[in-house]
Amino acid sequence: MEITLAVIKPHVLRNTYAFQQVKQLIKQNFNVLQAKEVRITKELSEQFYAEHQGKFFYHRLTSFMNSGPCYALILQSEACIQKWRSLMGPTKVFRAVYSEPQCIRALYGLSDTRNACHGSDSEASALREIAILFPEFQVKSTAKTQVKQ
Ligand code: IDP
Ligand code: MG
Repeated sequence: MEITLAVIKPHVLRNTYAFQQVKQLIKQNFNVLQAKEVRITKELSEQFYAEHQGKFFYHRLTSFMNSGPCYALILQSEACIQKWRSLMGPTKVFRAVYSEPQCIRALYGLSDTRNACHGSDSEASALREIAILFPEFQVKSTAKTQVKQ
């Protein structure tokens, strides 16, 4: 089974209803191997989003991620990476609202930067991103223990 990294972005944590809804959707669809509230400092955020360095939204994005606590989860299921990305929906919120009005980004996204959540886009990205936010996590021993939330 595949694993992926999901991150719920700061504005969603500030909205208790939205945060609960997203967590519930996650629990219905995945094994949650790890979950924790995490403060993604500017430095960590720059490392996390290194592939976007130089883009016009890079500073805005990395500052936003450090504007409050995030919630990071390691998810497991068959075809987990694509499944979580489908539940999130398109990156751009206006597109999400138009084409997939029930996806997480359509429901809880506020702008292209504040688009509610993150999901790894490949196995390699998942491993890289998990190592940044869960440095203690041993991929090989992907314990079957599910975390209670
Ligand atoms: P993804 O999160 O769907 O994988 P990426 O292209 O990897 O999308 O972009 C990473 C993050 O950067 C997005 O989730 C979003 O927060 C932000 N972002 C992407 N494109 C834009 C944009 O055009 N304007 C503002 N922020 C953007
Ligand atoms: Mg991406």
